[in-house]
Amino acid sequence: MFNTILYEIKDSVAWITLNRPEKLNSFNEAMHTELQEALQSAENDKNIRAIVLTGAGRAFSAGQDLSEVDNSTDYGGLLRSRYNPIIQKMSEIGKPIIAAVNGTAAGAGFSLALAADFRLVSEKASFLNAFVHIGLVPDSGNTYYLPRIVGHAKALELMVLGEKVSATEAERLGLVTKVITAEDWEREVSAFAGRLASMPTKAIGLMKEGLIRSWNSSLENVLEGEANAQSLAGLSGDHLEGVQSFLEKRKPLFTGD
Ligand code: LHQ
Repeated sequence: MFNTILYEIKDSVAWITLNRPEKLNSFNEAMHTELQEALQSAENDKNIRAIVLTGAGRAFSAGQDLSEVDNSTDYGGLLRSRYNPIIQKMSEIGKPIIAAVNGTAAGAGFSLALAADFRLVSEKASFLNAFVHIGLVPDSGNTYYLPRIVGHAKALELMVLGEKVSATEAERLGLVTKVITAEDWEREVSAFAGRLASMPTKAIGLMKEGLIRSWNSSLENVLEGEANAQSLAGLSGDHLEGVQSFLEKRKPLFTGD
């Protein structure tokens, strides 16, 4: 179905692999369209309860395919029509999204990893806010997520200096959920995705929504948002199961309902 990505479903997890390894999984138009379609499909499928986004070969993604743009390209238009809908969609999907950062994440590839809910990072991976090296500014949500994750000063430093950040340094900065050795990579990513896919999916979706809302809201609005979210979570089958399993002193079996 897809030419530039791979889309597989295994045990309630959608695996989306950016698949232009010879170009370090940089984004051309087809890859944008296909990633948008894959995310939509993972959102619509009730049986999918976690999404893994990764790259084929030695890179996660090197951002925009620079051989596809020139000074006749409308950069703002390109962002509005291709990148921004992906970043927006990732925040709206009510399921956990894991960036399995297998290798270099540069430019908008870094932004994509930042927009995920979790970053599992290979010991071989690195992050690079490459924009400054070609006289551009960080985009695709980079200026939103990066300061929220590492703080204003560090974000500015990474943006302006554009230095490569190793997996270890990224972990120190709080960019990383976990650094994983090459040897354990597939097993650990699958196990983590499986763990998330067996959790109360609706509650996770409401947490994502609430956190984003909190950045732009007063305490009063946040409290009201939490109350609304709790009303919804409280009506879920997984809440019922959570309480029942607690009282029966057994492990809960969440279904995402
Ligand atoms: C590439 C790319 C690439 C094409 C490696 N494109 N071929 C939004 C709106 C509008 C316009 C512009 O952009 C944006 C968003 C953005 O993402 S802007 C930032 C774009 N990305 C970059 O500036 C990163 C460019 N790449 C690099 O700096 C390096 O390739 C990194 C640090 C990612 C990896 O370095 P190396 O491991 O040394 O690999 P390499 O440079 O040798 O690359 C391997 C091949 O991949 C090579 O092709 P070749 O035919 O010589 O083997 C590169 O040309 C190609 N490639 N990135 N973005």
